[in-house]
Amino acid sequence: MSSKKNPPKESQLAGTQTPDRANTNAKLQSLETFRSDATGQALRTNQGVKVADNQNTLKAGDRGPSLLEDFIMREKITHFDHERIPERIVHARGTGAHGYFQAYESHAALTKAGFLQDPEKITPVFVRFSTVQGPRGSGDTVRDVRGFAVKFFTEEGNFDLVGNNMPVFFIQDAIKFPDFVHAVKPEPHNEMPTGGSAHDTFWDFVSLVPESAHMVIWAMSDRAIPKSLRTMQGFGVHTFRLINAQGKSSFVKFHWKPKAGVCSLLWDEAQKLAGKDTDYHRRDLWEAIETGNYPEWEFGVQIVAEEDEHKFDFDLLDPTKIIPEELVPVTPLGKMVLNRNPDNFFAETEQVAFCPGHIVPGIDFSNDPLLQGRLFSYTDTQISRLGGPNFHEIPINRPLAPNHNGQRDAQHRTTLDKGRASYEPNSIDGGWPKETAPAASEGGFESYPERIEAHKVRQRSPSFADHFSQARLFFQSMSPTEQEHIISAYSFELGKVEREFIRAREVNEILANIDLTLAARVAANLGLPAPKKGTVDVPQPSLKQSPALSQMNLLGEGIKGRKVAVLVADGVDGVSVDSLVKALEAESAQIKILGPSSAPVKTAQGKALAVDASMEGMPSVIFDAAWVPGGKASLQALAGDGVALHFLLEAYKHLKPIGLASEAQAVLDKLGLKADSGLLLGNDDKAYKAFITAISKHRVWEREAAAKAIPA
Ligand code: HDD
Repeated sequence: MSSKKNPPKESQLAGTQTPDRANTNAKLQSLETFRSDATGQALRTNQGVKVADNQNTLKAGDRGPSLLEDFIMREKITHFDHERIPERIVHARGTGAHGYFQAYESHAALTKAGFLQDPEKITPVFVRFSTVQGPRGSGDTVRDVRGFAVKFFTEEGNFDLVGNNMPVFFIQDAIKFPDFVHAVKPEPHNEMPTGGSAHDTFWDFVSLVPESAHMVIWAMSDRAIPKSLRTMQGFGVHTFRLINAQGKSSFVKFHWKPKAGVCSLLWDEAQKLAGKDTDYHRRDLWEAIETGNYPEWEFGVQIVAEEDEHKFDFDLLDPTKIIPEELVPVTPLGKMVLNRNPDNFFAETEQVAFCPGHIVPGIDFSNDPLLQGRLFSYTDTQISRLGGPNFHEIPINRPLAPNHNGQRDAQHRTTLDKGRASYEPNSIDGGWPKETAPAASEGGFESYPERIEAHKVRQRSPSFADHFSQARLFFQSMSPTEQEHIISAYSFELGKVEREFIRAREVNEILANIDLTLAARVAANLGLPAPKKGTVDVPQPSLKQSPALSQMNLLGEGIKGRKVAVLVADGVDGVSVDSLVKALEAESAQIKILGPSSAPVKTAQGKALAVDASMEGMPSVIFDAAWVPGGKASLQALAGDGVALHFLLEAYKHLKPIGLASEAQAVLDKLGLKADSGLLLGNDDKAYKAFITAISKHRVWEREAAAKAIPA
């Protein structure tokens, strides 16, 4: 309620944290000696001179020309003129958070990586979530893949797991990445569209490149419009290796599973949110952390023994393939908790530099040709984005482990290396810094000594040739609702494509090979003939369905962090508001009291009730659920208030649980809505419980047919 209006800062929460949480945060922050706090400090120039007047340029007379000698003004303006750095070529729009990783137990049998050995060890992490296509200021809720990049500050150096919220990728070989990115980015002549793939160049490319079919169907699924960053799965995508102290290597795929479950927006919600709250995802993450509802993910791996590399009907090195979890379940390794917001967006979220090539002993690459190319691209991109090869010295990128070596100079070097010898071997500085033996106890990095015997060729392995069977597996593993959403997404996107031959090629040469019903339904929506058969023979995969792919099977526990709107007007029953809020707060939901305006309302008991916002200021699309408490005058006012009625109707259309006081039947009648498992009437704990259960199911799917008739 009002306590939620101005959520306490993390530091203010210290007293309410469990000692465990407070200790973890204090420990992590004590490692960061570079934060600067200006509290109590004089305003000075960059050279340390105290500034007496920050309001006026030095002039010849108070109406005269400005003087060039004004070093204070010149320094300030010059710095301002150079404030921008190039945004990321892809994944420009992002948001970050600090947190920690903790292993559940020792995983020494699997890897010698230090951060996975000891359940007592807390490893700091910084995570950056992003969209791919749009620029820095683009909307959060566009249909797009989401980046899920994690920097582990381990004692043995930084490990960057630079993944996405989808487990596959559009292309199989890194040399195609610039082509793919040029196709998906806004079109070159008019720089449209911003943040989306619904345009000719994207569909031209993907309809010509069948290896993209699997990833494109993920992008047309609800995974591409996540409800929140807290409800996304993350994937390392490629096959990696984990290596134990005895040198035994296993192939692994990395997974992040959100404790809050996997949930998505509806397309109508996503589009409206892009206008009503461009910052919807970053705000949600920020607020969840500020209010102590720390998002949490389980980190796990699918493990494939070295000798089983070839036992699947797809190639482990092909980044357009998953290993279905039904074939190889995910082994949980530990948890990641995000518990601290950055102090400074630019210094932390913008300057953080992820590189898939940042690994630590116990982890190694596979020969996935997409991964191999990424190992080059990221370091290269940071050099131009962050202005030189010293980007590892920027505070957010600094490893906790020391990093002595003979590399020196270059732009923005901040370390003052002592000693005379920046070469190795040397005898002048006693031979330091020295190499470390690779044995587990010593910790020197050693690449897995894979035996390679091959010709140098520019060829794709025949084992990468099947592009459709897993796209088909994905479609056929979806619930009917999810399938409908996929059909709508293809129809919407292709409907924006101007050239009919591109639409037709996607339908006939891609969709028909995935699933003929999918192709026929999309064709019908585009006014094209339904294809009778596909253009290639698609191999029969060993699985017909993978239930682990359907979000319907991936709901989280409880309603922690879910947002509930409570609609009030003058005359609301303050007692029932209190009891509802208590019931929801006990479940760690986030509650916002919304009134006709931002002014407090007067309860039936004559007290002032502070509201968090007006119903217009926080529209229904922001929320997971809504409640209308009792109070005759309040109900009467809401029943006559178009904004309130639209709020409820829209929440209903978006399949959100709605609870109303028993005496609110008139409001329902006015809206012409009938009660269902998520549209409840009641005033007591039993009703609150049913409401909470409905919220935990995320949406009232049974309502979908009825909701279609409600105007958007
Ligand atoms: Fe990439 C950024 C994820 C393929 C080249 N990529 C970037 C980010 C993520 C990914 C999450 C943003 C990191 C951040 O928040 O700063 N990229 C992926 C995944 C891929 C992938 C999961 C396939 C499995 N990427 C990929 C290829 C190439 C790149 C094949 C080039 C050959 N990616 C880049 C980049 C970026 C980048 C141009 C832009 C900014 C940056 O690196 O730091 O180098």
